[in-house]
Amino acid sequence: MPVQQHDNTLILTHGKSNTKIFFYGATIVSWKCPDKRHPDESIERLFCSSKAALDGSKPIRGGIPVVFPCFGAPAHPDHMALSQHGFARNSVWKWDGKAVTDDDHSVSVHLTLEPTPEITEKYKKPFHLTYVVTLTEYELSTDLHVKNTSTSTAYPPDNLEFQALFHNYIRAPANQVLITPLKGLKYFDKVDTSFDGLKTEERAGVDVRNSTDSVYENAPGSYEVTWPGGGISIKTKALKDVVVWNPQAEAGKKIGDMEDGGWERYVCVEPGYVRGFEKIEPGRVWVGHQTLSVIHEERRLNL
Ligand code: TA6
Repeated sequence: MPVQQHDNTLILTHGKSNTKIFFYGATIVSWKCPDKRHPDESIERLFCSSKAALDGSKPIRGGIPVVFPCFGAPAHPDHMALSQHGFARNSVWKWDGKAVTDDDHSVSVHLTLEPTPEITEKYKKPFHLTYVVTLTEYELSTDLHVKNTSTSTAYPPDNLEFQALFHNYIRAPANQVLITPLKGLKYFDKVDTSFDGLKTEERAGVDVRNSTDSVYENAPGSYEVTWPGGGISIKTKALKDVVVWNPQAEAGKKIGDMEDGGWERYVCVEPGYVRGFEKIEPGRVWVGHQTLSVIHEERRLNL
């Protein structure tokens, strides 16, 4: 069966590849697939902490949490009552019971989220979210459709202003990863609290051997995360920014649901619209997209 429901999760299977999605947060917690160097192995490509709460009591520490409508602490007047990274990652999404595509090429499902009494208590704007997860032989794609369901015809328009981001925890040897191409981009360094402005990235390949929490703006939209023996490429649409995060031991030990040494086993590379706010008028839909692809051959920068 290409799509199977097990209690509060969905498992999508396509050939030797599979992915597991919790209805809670629509969080993908696992993506396994072979690559051309290991054609018979289904290798885990995402990191999920063994201490992650999977009972809906808090956002899942790992996989691909969906960040909406605010990134980090709320900064927009419409978001002020929300917690860090918004409500999408800790709300229960719905599935209509169908596989959208199930053919030789891919399997795909749609999950949806609409205002619930718990959300409306803290967030007054009308919206409809559809999250499309698509699995192919070597790729995992996620699309977030955000609709402004306001029917107001008033002027100024009842716009929906939001941020959105895919918080990818990519399984990788953190001390050996390089992320490209970010050289020349402006970024906000959340670790260096002594500096308030934007820095310019000087490195051809960005590493996370020191605690890193960098928000790059107006980024190219296509990235490679590589390490000796492996790599993942990320291609995006409508997500102009990208965040690179790894807390390393000093900050990682303070994260209650992070497994011991977990920061050594992942790097977060998170495409999003997070510097400023995306804006859509009543009735309009915005779609943010990413495709994660396995890199089959050695592709390291000579630095
Ligand atoms: O995306 C990076 C970041 O915003 C970091 O600042 C770090 O706090 C991380 O997300 C995890 O946030 P969380 O709320 O899941 O603990």
